[in-house]
Order: sequence, then C-alpha cells, then structure tokens
Amino acid sequence: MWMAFFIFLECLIVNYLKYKVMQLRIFFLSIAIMGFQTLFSQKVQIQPTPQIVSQPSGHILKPEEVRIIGANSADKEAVKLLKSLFSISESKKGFPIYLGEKSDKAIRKYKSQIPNKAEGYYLSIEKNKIVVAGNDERGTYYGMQTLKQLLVDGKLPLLNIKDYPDITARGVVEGFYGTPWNYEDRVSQLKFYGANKLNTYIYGPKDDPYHRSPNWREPYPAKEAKAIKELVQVANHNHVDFVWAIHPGMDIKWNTADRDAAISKFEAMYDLGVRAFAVFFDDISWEDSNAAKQADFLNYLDDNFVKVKKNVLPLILCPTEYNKSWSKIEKGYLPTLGEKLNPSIHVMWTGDRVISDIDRQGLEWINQHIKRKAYIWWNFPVSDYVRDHLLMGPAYGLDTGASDLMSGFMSNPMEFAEASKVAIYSVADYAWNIKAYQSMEAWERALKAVMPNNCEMFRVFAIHNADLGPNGHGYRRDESWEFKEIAEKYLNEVKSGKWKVETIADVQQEFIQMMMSAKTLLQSTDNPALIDEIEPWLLQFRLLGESGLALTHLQVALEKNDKAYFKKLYSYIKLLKEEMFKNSNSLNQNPYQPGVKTGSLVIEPLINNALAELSKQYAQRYNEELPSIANYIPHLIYTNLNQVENLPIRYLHKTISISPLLEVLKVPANGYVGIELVPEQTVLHSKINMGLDEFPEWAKIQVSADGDNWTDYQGKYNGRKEWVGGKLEGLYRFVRMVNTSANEQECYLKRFEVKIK
Ligand code: LOG
Repeated sequence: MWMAFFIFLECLIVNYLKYKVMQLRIFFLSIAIMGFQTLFSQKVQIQPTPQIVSQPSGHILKPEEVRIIGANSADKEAVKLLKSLFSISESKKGFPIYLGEKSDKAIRKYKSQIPNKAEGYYLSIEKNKIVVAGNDERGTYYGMQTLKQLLVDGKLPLLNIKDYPDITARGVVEGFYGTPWNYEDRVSQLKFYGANKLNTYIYGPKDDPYHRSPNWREPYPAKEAKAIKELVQVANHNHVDFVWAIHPGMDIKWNTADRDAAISKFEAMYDLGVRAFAVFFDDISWEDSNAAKQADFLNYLDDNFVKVKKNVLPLILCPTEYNKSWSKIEKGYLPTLGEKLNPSIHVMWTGDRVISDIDRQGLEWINQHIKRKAYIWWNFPVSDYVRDHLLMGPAYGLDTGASDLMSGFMSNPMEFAEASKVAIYSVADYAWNIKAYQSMEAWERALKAVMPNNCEMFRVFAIHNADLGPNGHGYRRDESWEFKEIAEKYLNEVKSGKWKVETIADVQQEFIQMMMSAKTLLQSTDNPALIDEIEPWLLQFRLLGESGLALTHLQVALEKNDKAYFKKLYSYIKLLKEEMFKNSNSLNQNPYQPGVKTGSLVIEPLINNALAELSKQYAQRYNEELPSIANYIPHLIYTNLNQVENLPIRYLHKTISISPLLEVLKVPANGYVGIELVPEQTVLHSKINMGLDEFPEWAKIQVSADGDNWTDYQGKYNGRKEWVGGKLEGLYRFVRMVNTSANEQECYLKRFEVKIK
C-alpha cells in the first residue's frame, strides 16, 4: 500500500518536474522568438517605401551635438532640416554628419554609393558617423527627410539606404471643380509633399477665374498675386515645383493676340516666381479642340517663352481627348499631338476612362500615340462629381509593373485638402517605389500620418466612407469590407427569424464603434482642419450608427413580444432618419450633389433592409402596418446615352433633378436624356441648362405619357442659359431633351429638373 503510494508520489514528482522543464523550455523559446521579433520589428518604417535598405544592426542614441561636414556646399533646405533636428556644434567633439551632393568635397568618399538616379540619395548611419549624400540637391533633401523619420524615441537605427524615385514627376494637380483650396490648405499641402518626397504641385482649380475663362488673359489682382508668390516660396522651401496652369480653351482665338496674351500671363506668373507651366484643354467643346492648333500654340509658348527663359521646366499639356474612352484615333487628334508637339512637352492622361485604374496595357496604348511617356492625371480621390461623398479608402487599381511607362503621376484630389492627404500619402508611396506598392498597407500608414492620436477611430470612419455611390462615371470603390460578411449574415438571420446572439453582438459592436468614432473625432484636437472638413459626415455617421443600434433592439422587442417597446423604438429611428435628412438638406449644400452620404455601400442598405424586414414581421404578428421610413426615390433617368445613364437622380421638395455633368455631353442624332416619372405625374415646371448661349436648333424638349407618342414642350430661354417650361395639363411619365438633327451635337448638362404636383 505504502509502496504503491510512493510510486504514485514519485510519478507525480517526475511528471511535475517534466512539466516544469517543459514550461522552462517554452519560456526560453518564447524569449528567443521575442528577441527574433524585436530584431525583425526593427525593420524600419520609411515613407515612401525606399528602394534598398540594409537590415538594421542595432541602434545608436541620438547624438547630443552634431558637427556638419559640408554645410556650406550642401542643399540649403537639407541643412535647415538637419539643424532643426539636432543641436549643432562647431567643435571636433560633435558627432560627424557628412552632408552634400555627389560633386561636393565633403562626401567625396561616398560618391560611389550614391544611386545614379535623379533625386536619389545614399544614407548611412554608423556608430561613429552619419552620411547623407544626394545625387542632386533634392536627393540630399530627401535623404534628410528619411533621416528625420528614422529618428524615433531618441534613437537611430544602424543601417544604410540607397534610394531613388521610380517616376520623375510625382504629386498633385489641384484640378477639380468646386471651391479651390485656400492659402492655409496649400501651405500645409506643400509641406506634406516635401515630407513625403512629392516634387510637383500643379495649380489649376477649375473655379479660379484667372486660371480659366473669363480672366485667363488678365494678371491676378494684387492680393491673389501676393498669395501665389508666397506659395511659390513655400514650394521652393519644400523642394516642390510649383506649376501654374492656364486653361484658355473656352474662348481662345487661334491668333497672335491670344498667343501673346498667354505669354504675357506667363510673364506675370514668372515675376511671381513661377518656373513651371501647364496648359489645360480639358472639358472644352470638341469644336475648339483642333490638335494642330493646340500643338502650334504649345510649341509657340515653348519656343518663345520656356526655351528663352532657360530656367523654366518643360511644359505640360492636358489634351481634350485625355482618356481612351473619348479618343477617336481615326480622327487623328492624339496622333497629331504626338507628331507635332515639341518632344520636351509632357502630355497628361487620365487612363482608359475619366476616372480609371492605371495599367500597363492602357499606358502602352497611349504612349504609342503621343510618342512619349504619359504624364498621369489620376482622378482620385477627386469627388467633384459625387460631392455628397467622401473618398477615404485605399488608393488601389494602380499597376505595380508600370514604372517604365509614365513620366509623371499626379493625383487630382477632393476640395477637402486635409482629407485628401490619405490618398495623396499613398500616391507618394506608389510613385516612388512602384513595385513595392501595397495599397492596404499604405492606407493604414496614411491614416496614422493624418490622424496620429485617434488613428483607430479615424480608421472606423474611413473604412465606411470609401465608395462613391452610383455616379455618371461608373467608378466605384470597396467599402466596409471588414463588416460585409457580418452584415450579410445578420440580414439573413433577421429574415429567417432565427438569430444568434453573437451575430447581434457583432453588429452592435460595429454600430457602437461608429458612434464612438464620430464622437471622439468631433472632439479631438489631433487635426482640427481635417475635422472641420469632415464634420458634416461625422455628424451623419454618428446618427447612422445610432439608428443601427436602435434597429438591433427592434429584434429584442419582437422576441419579448413587447409591442409598445417596438413602436417606441420605431418612432425613435424615424426621428434619427429625419435628423439625417435635415442634415443632408442643410450641410454641404452645393449646386451639384448637395448633402451628406455616409456608409452608403453596406451600412445604410443594411439598416434599411433590416428595418423593412422587421416592420414586415411586426405587421404580420400584430396585423398593423407601420408608416414606411425608407427614403427610396422611384423616379429614373431616361436616356439612350451611355455617358449619362448612371447619373443619380435626386428628389427634394417635389423636384426631381439629374445630377449635373461636369464635362461636355455628346448627343448623337436621336440621342435623348431626361426623367421618367414613376408613376406619371402632373408637371408643374421644368428647367434645363445645357450651358449654351441660345437654345440650340438641333434640340427639342418633349413630354410623353407612354414613351411612344411625344409632344413638344413649349418653354422660354431665360437670361441664365436656361430653358424653362411651365405647367402642363394632364399626366406625363417622360420629360426629355432630344437631338432632332442628323448629326452628333455637343452641350453641357448643368441642370435638368422637373417639379411635380
Ligand atoms: C476634369 C477634372 C475633374 C475630373 C473629375 C480631367 C482632365 N478634367 O471630366 O477637372 O476634376 O474630371 O470630375 C474632369 O480630368 N472632367
């Protein structure tokens, strides 16, 4: 008996010891793994992703005092940046930092290490010295920007970097319709470009009257001129080329007077410090878009201004056929530009469509026609055709194998400068090191860069504000991608009536996160300019989250058979919806897509669908219909034109309107565009603005009850290029503008609205 007990005890002890040994092993193994991980996590984070980085071999502490070798010959902005990071000492005791460009004496020893590429640099951090050596001034400056990023928590990793950009010109074209950025926005942008190694800013806001018609010939008034002069200086300090663009196409005459008017304007801009110029011919009537004349005009400016000045950068042209879907090669527009334009002139290109992914195939296509590498005008994250949405998602759809096919890559942003930085950050990463670009990873880093302290809450907002909703260009983005699956599962469970507590909990968590995100961001002081821009969407986002949360409780009420609670909740959701509707009619009001849409791809449809489903279940159980609270618009766009078939319809105050078009609309013979009223209605009045001085002979405005028999709708042209028709007797289902001529015609579609009884 005792024996058995001892054997048992021994077993126990042995097993215990074995267990302990195992635990110890695991302990040491985890230490080893942790060590390995820390070594690995030393993989430093640099923006944009550098080309070649050595594995860090430990670190040094930030030197207390540094001695700059080469300060007199190195790039001035690089020296300034260095001095802002360290305290400088003249004495021999200071930690040596060798700084300069490849021809400088100070870095002669390291010359062979510098990549032989424009704007490239070599950076090495060793125990006893640091070297920042640029292939040129900008290279040195970018090397310093990298050093600045590497200095974290008073430490510097020991490593060396050989780095250079893949694309020559990288940056932003402020080329959208809508309120141009203001002075502070632009200053903040230019600094951001410097820090992210973007080297180009093209100034061309459509709504600046001195950039475009009517005043492109006139010099800027003193106040605006002063602001531009200062901005050019800020650009220079950040190594950004400030490119000023002129848009003369709306009313240009192809004569000497207008050529010289453009040169005088350039001279005036040159006097303000501008040393780079562009000419835009986008969104003008095809009548004015004679390629030979445009090319002559550009060559004239090139020969008589750019080449004479000697210190002005090559011209940039945005052509009228700036994307493949609009190009008619057989008519010769692009091939003529390719033939005639001086070879140094860059040609901008938005891709296969106005809003488009960029890929090798498309680039090869255009390059062969323009006989040079396309200078990309990427229409992302621009939102001037979907102004009720914010585009906060990742920048994707960019070919990572196309670095040899582009001479420039510019992002056209939103009128919200700070919010646009999320995408611009990613574009900086892409254009610098194309092969290495990972859109999701860049997006995560961008969120942190733009909203460092509340990054997680900002991520919740951004992930649900990425898609554009239906739009004329048919361009969509993924949204709410981490929540989609749960949303679908939840809706299925609601429909089947067999729901799981966990699913409800997951959905509730998302709605609560939305509310927390909105509330936290509204009160955060992290980036006040950004919060100011997105405030209308934050307010809406919070209400959307709150209505979602209330919605999930409808289920609880049904489960408990608590009719009164269900009704209270239902009224509450109705109140929230009304508040959102009010927001949409008072915030972000603009004549194009007024209002505030958020979570419109997944969250909002989920709430609407679940709400409809639950009220159906309520009606079945209690035999009582609830008033509908879905905001569904039954009316449709009525057209046979691809260009406008996806334009959204808006309905407010009994007025149905088509979301206006920014570019020129081409209407073939028998082409029409209008509104289908569902069901047929009494028409009180209609207003149509085609952007033409007189009502065109080729067009008719017509109405029909059945879509087969049409009557002319009589109206008058008012002083604002607008056709107005009055009240009609009887009911009608269709109102349209139709091209009754035998040829293709052009116009704008600035307004098309029908008021019903
Ligand atoms: C305009 C641009 C506008 C963008 C998006 C180009 C070259 N021009 O359709 O000013 O911001 O599309 O709406 C454009 O893209 N026209």
